[in-house]
Order: sequence, then C-alpha cells, then structure tokens
Amino acid sequence: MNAEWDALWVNARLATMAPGAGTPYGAIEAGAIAVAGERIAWVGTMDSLPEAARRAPRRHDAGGAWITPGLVDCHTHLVYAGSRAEEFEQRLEGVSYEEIARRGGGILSTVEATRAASEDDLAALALSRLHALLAEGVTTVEIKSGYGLDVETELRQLRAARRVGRSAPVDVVATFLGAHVVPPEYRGRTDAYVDFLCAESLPAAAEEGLADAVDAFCERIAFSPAQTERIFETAAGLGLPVKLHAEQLSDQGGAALAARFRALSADHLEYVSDASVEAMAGAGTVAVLLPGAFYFLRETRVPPVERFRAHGVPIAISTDSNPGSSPVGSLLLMLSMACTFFRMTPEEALAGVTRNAAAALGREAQIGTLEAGKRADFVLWDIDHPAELAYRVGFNPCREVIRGGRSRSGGGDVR
Ligand code: DI6
Ligand code: FE
Repeated sequence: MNAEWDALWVNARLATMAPGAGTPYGAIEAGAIAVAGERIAWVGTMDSLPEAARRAPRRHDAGGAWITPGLVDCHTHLVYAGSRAEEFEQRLEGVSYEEIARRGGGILSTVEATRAASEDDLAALALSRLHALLAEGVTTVEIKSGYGLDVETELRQLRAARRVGRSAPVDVVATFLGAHVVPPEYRGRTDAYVDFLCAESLPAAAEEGLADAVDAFCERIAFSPAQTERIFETAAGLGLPVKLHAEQLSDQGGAALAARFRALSADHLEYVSDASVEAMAGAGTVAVLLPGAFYFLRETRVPPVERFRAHGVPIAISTDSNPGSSPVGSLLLMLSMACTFFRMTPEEALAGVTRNAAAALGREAQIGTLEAGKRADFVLWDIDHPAELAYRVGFNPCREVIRGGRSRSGGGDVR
C-alpha cells in the first residue's frame, strides 16, 4: 500500500453494504474512505487511517454524514416518447392493463410514439426523466429498448441510451428488449417476429456494441417460454447475458427458464412458483422486484420474499420506470414500497438498490458496495440512520454524490 491517494473523506458513518461485514448495513461508525483515481483505495475506521490516506491532497469532512454506495437502478425503460395518461384514466374506469394491450394500446401506443421520435428527442426525453433519479444518488442506471421493435428504432433507442451515459454523470447499462411485445406488422405471427429478431435486430444491436444484455417479456400478452428460449439461445451465441420479465401477470415458468440460461436476473416475479425460486437460487439469478409496477397496476399478489430469503436468492429493487406500468421517478420511494408492500427490511431494500442491483447487471465486481478496488461511486446523506432512506416518503436527503472519486453536480445536458 504505497500508492499516492487523491482524496479522503473523514468523520463519516459508512453503510458499506459489504457482505460478511458482520454489522447491519456493513456499517462502520467513525469511518473514513480514501480514493485513488476513480477507485476506492481504502475503507475503515478513523483510528486506523493508513499513512497514504493522511497524505491525500483532497480532504473532506463528512461531518458525521452517512455514506452509502452510489445507488443502482437496475431495470428501467427511460427511453421512449409519448404519454399514457389516457390509458391511466381508462384503467381507473375498470379496463385492465392486459385488456388495453389486447386492444392494441398499452406498450404498442408507446411504440408508435417512439418510432416517430428522433434520437435527439429520445435522448432529451430520457435525460429529463433521469434528473430525478440522479438527484437521489443514482450513479448507475440500466435502460432497455423495446419500444421500437423494428431494427432502426430499437437501435435508435439504444444509441439514445448510450448517449445519455455520455452526456449525464451516470453509468448506463443498455439492454436489448426487442421481445417486449409483438409489433403491429407481425400481429398474429409471433414466431415470425422472433425469427426476425434473432436473425436481424438482435445481431445488429450486438454488432454495434449497443447491448450489454438481452431481456424479453415472457407473458400471455407477449412471448411464450419456447419463444423466449430461442431469443436466449441467440443471445448466448452472441456472448450476451440474459435477463427476463417473468411472472408479472401469470406463472409461465419464465424464471426457471431464465435460471437455466444462468440469467443475471428475473424481474417482477409476483406469480413465481417455488420450483422456479429454487432454480434461481441454483443459478445465482437475482430476483428484481418492482414495487412501482405492483402499486400502479394495483396488483395484490406479493412476490414471495420469504422464499427468496429461505433459498438465498439475492433481491434487488428497481423503479421499472416506464410509461405504462410504472411511471416512477424515485428510487427512494421504491425502498419505502418494498418495505411496506413486500415486507422487506430497510437493510434488504438498501442492498436491493446497491449490492444486489449491481449483481442484477453483472457489475458486482465493480460497484454496489464500499470496498477497496471498487469504483468510487458513493452518496452522502443527511440522515441519522440508514433505515431513514426507506422510512421517509417524499423527502430527498441526498447531500452530495461522488462519482468516480469526484463530486458530481447537475444532470448534464444532451450533447
Ligand atoms: N412489464 C412492464 O411492467 C413494462 N414492460 C414489461 O414488460 C411495462 C411497459 C409498458 O406498459 O409500457
Ligand atoms: Fe420492465
């Protein structure tokens, strides 16, 4: 340990979220954190500061603030055009989400608006939605395609997502979701659309380096397990990891299929079976729970948190920010809902937007905890206890966000 370190934060209370730390939240009271370049160089107690930390040229007094890892929103659909406010009104009059989809509305109405939008428009819209998340300490966000469905618009959505990552102070993980719904030009020919996706749109996204992972919506109103399997096989052939919207509205066995392909995550999971939970445990597939969609669709079936715990399936929490089932711009609100609706503990909820969300993106070696060697992405909070992040509703106690070792300001403009 002789390297020169660049910066040091002292007088902090650290919720390291490191596994096996032996304290709730992996907490280190009277802690300090040292940064070299963009990485965390050292984490520990004030009374064990190494010499290199004392010599760091930039020294910050956290004044007793709690510091957590930068938050990770691991499941969003932030790149789209249009609004679904009228559909919201219809649902309040009693028309179901599935019925609206069957009538050709729902996801397809967003597809229509997104196809008509330019890459500039899409990036600007996504950025405007992202600001609220950034203000709450999000340092990594996943963004899916899936509102284009033709090659051109899927790629445009993914390029817009990449552009957001270059323009705003946030790391973007881009996921190809061409199998979100069957597009109008393939209506009644779902297998032919899957052929097209496997032969054209997915390889095109992979070739341009636009996809970090591949997702699908396995559901009665979308793609069957057999169709999903073909997409997963194509993804595997292209060397891309997979994840799945599974068991959101019904049990299709999607989560077990995802586990068979060693998926990074299976997401939603209100209707997941015990057998699928066991399969996920065996594969190390993260359960991504989306309380915003549960709330907004007035779902009553709760995902089996107790089963996930019993089998050691890591649980992540995300906004699922999208125009149809979760028009949500607050990850902290999702912590509250995860605790109140799903009976998760505040500590589990925080792990769900840090360590386990990182794992849901395959980034657990780089981000998600405060540990030496990881990226220096962390947040200073004006709170007295980490449970406050889940406890208070509609408050944003984020004081400062450090990204790659540097204080971050503003949300950035589209370039
Ligand atoms: N499940 C969801 O909750 C979102 N996508 C999906 O597969 C909803 C997307 C939408 O309604 O626009
Ligand atoms: Fe989703």
